[in-house]
Amino acid sequence: MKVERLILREIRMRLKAPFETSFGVTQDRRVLLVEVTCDGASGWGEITAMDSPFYNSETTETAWHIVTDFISPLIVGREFSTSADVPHVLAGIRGHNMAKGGVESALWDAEAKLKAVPLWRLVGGIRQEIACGVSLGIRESPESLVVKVDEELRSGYKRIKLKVKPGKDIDFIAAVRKQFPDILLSVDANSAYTLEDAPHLQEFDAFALLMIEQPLAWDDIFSHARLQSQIRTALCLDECINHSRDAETAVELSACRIMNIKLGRVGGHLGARKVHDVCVRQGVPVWCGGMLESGIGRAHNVAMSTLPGFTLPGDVSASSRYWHEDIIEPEIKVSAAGTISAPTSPGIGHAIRKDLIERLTVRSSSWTQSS
Ligand code: OSB
Ligand code: MG
Repeated sequence: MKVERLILREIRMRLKAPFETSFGVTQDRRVLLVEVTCDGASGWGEITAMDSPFYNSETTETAWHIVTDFISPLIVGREFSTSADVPHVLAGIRGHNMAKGGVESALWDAEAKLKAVPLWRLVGGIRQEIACGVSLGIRESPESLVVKVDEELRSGYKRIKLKVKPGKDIDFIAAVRKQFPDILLSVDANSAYTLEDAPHLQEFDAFALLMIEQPLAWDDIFSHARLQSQIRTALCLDECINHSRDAETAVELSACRIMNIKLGRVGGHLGARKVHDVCVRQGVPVWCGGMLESGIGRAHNVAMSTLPGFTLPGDVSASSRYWHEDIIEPEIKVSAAGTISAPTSPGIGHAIRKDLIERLTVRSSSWTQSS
């Protein structure tokens, strides 16, 4: 499989509604799309970096730079026997997993198309249906949050995750739990607390949460181990886990009992598989995290979620929750039972709406074998 061409595009997409986390409010997404042409087949990937370095250290700009100056020279014109060799070729570039993952996943899509198999089969998936949850941004009041939760449950979603931060936590969780005593409920703090908040976080134990996601610093596995020993509720790590060695460290230290895997954060499908394998071996359930993706990133998330260890509902939900118009066809749809069916057609299994992408594009760069 020879990489004949790589195109990097930046498109702008406006979310239907602003999404608030402890690190800020997002409404306009600057999405980087990677298109590769390999032996005549085209593959698509999405770089899931946000426009500011407030979730992790990458940004849209750093990813543009890294793809332009370091990744494309290593990839374009090269012959690969499998996309699983891509991370090895990129290993000299330290960090920048989202930039790498966007390119790596585009090659997986191209490879699956050349082999005429669905991507989810090629990456080792075993289930055709995945379970879906939703992540709800911080809201004005507990009352308005309860209304939103009710709406999502009526759509069939199987797990509700609430974004929290200091001052916007206990009252909100309590209101939702009171109204819905039996649902699978979790919270995500995106590193808004410190170990000194342990007594406060212990109060969360009263709400029978499935997990508390990433309460402490984005790069601090050790403090999560300290915290986990002081609370009953399972911790789940997101920001802290960038590769399988982080997963090994976290499990060994008992820093969490559940793992969030995001394709971009761990550098693509191979990195995801490796984190997944560590967790399966150690009996730690995993689920697929989201980064407010366009349909392309979302389709890759669906493929990843079919791996055997993804036993908890992920943050993979319908395109229509985010976008008036998605860039793939059909868009990602969720059944009334709160599931998504993995597609049967080759690659990511969705057609790319190139006309729409063209309209949304604000800049693009292309590298071919000879240039
Ligand atoms: O921490 O999971 C997170 C969105 C942006 C950045 C980080 C996170 C999130 C979400 C939204 O929770 C998940 C989604 O619906 O895509
Ligand atoms: Mg998270």
